[in-house]
Amino acid sequence: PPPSTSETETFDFKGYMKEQAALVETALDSAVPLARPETIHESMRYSLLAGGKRVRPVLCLAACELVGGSLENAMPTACALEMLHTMSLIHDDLPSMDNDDLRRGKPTNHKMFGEDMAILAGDALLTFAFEHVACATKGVAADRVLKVITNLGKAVGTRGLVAGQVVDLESEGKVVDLDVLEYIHEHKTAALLEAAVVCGATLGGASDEEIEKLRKYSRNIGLAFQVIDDILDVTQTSEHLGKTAAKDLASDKTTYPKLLGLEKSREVAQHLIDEAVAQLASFNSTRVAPLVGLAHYIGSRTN
Ligand code: GRG
Repeated sequence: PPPSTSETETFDFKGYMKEQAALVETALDSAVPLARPETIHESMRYSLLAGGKRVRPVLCLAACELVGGSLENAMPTACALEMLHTMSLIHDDLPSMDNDDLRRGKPTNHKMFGEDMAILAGDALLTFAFEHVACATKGVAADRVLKVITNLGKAVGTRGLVAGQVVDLESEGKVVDLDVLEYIHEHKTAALLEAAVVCGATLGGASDEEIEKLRKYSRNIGLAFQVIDDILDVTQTSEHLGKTAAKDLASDKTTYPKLLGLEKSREVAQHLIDEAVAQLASFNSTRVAPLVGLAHYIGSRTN
């Protein structure tokens, strides 16, 4: 049976998230110290420690612990995921890409450090992520660490984030259909969330069968994450401006609410969350509580 509501309701998800995110914060801080040359490390740390939600690292740690691994086994990979996510945001914000001035309520990396340093900070985070997994992972057999490195490479390269970004750039100014929209989101967003869960499980010693269930779980939450992002774009902007769908209608970006309407988009998101949680049915109900909580958190997130 699926994890019962009573068991998951007693789990303090907010507290769990806060604690795990704090552990990740400390680990990131020491993984990328302020070394020489200082400018580049300042630039890397500025974005890395800028207060993201840490969803990817927490998913990685939770998946590792779910299958019997320890936090220590997964922490370097959890940090690497946040480095990869951060570098993708730095590069996404560049004038040649989205040209954004603000990220997480603060000036973007290139606004603070210049475009040259922002490109290099992204490059440095991208390469260091792999080095860190390879050299800092403790207590995991080498073949599993290799699988993790392969999975991370796939998730950010031309079968993952980069592919999503390319198709996104090529779709600019066009109305795309649902298939293309899904392709973009599966690659830009779901791929790294999937890698987070699959890598965490791999490091914790999961069986192939467990990994496949967790892969389906993470694909569903990955897509839900993006559908909700699109919904928030509409609802938060309209709250802010006191108008309906102001930003969504004004921009030429294709979104779920634009293609399906707000109501149907909410239904799609809820269905994806339900499907994700259903994949967790065969796991120990106490141990699986964090992943159930993360799915509901993504489903009900407001930022
Ligand atoms: C990866 C090699 C490489 C190059 C970069 C620019 C690019 C290629 C890809 C863009 C990827 C991108 C911007 C995806 C959007 C991902 C997304 C959903 C971001 C928001 O994630 P949250 O909500 O953000 O987890 P916080 O701020 O909480 O971390």
